[in-house]
Amino acid sequence: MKLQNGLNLKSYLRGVKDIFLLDTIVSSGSGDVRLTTTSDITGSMSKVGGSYDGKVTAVIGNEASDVDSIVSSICYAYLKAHYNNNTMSDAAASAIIPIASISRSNLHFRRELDVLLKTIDLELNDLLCVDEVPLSRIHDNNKLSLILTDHNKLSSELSPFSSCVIEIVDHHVDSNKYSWVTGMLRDIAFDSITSKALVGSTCTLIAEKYFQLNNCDSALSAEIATLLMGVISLDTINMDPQAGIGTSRDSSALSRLQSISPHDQHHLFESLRDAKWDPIFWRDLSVMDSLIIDYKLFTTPSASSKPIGMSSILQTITDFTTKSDLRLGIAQFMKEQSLSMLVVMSCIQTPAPRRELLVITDNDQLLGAVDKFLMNTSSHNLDCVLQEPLTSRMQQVLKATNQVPGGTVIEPMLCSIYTQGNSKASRKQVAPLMLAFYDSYSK
Ligand SMILES: [Mn+2]
Repeated sequence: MKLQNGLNLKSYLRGVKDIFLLDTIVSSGSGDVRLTTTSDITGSMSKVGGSYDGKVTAVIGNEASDVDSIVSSICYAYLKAHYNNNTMSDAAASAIIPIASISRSNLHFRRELDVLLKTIDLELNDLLCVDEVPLSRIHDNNKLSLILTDHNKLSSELSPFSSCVIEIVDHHVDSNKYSWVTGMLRDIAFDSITSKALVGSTCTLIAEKYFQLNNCDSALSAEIATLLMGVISLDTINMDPQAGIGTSRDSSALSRLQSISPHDQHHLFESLRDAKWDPIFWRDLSVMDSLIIDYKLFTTPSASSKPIGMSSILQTITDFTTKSDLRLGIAQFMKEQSLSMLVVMSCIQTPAPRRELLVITDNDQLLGAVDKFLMNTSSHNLDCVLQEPLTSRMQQVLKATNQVPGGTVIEPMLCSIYTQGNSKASRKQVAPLMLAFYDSYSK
């Protein structure tokens, strides 16, 4: 079923929200656990291009839920809802909805997303978050399909829905899951030989899907073009060669989007960058909040030991370590996530791109092996150098056994802090390396 002609992005997102808002009201009143088919919902479903039997195709980004994940899911869902055709037999019969893979309470941390949405007269409140959708219920009724953007392996929380994955659009290393998703439906722009993403942003892949439409000119509205252009410019640091992220595909997408968007790419980039890297914002965050903002949990392929967590922060490690709740925040975070090791990746852009790594664990043998691995220049190109004075200062903080108010004892922990000379290697490169190391260490 196709959307009403001319339905803009805002009305579409409203329709998406209405379905679940109404559904919650009706089902909580009657105890009915099916997706309801009341006339109210029928109206909303028609807005989002769905049939009336409760089938849902959710387009969802990765668990770190950065602006690439969220915007790619919105723009792809909108494209599918508007322009699906007979080649999409499964999804064609469902409501196609974008879901931000982040809880409502954490969405406000996405400041650059807030800025980007406001440029097209949308706000964070217009989005649907993962904790607002009864995914389990839809799944249990056999009505759920999933399209993954900006990742190709569901988070452990969503992994019960693995069998529902029908399509992937991504630029991370292929984890070879969901073997039934093949051909055109498995669009993973990552070169496994060079370990490099072929595009700097999933939004480039989504833009390309719009460009391929016969009626691209009518499909690609100024709003969608602005969203995609904003994210691609942010992800590629406005095609800065020093950052080494943007590719020729990103650059062609940007110039074509600029011809449609009324906003200037460079101005938009600057306002998004300033919101994302705002030093005051990062200074005032608690340790727990800093760590959760852009966080991914990794289990080893053999899943033989406790997982490792990787958080990206947008301030220097030195600044991060001045936070007053450092010790307790790290301990709480690692306990909540039951981590054997936490890797904090710092990335700043001014005056020049600079990356650092902070590795924390309570296992001295493991830390010794990490040190050896990271500084072994023949096994990877991260070009890591241990920051001795900062490391020993931080070690002092983490070493003592503390009793905190409430009676919990914080066990001593260990850490190493490195400068990552290769500032072009992002988590896309570092995570698979760390995971391969950790897997062989755990065996
Ligand atoms: Mn991405």
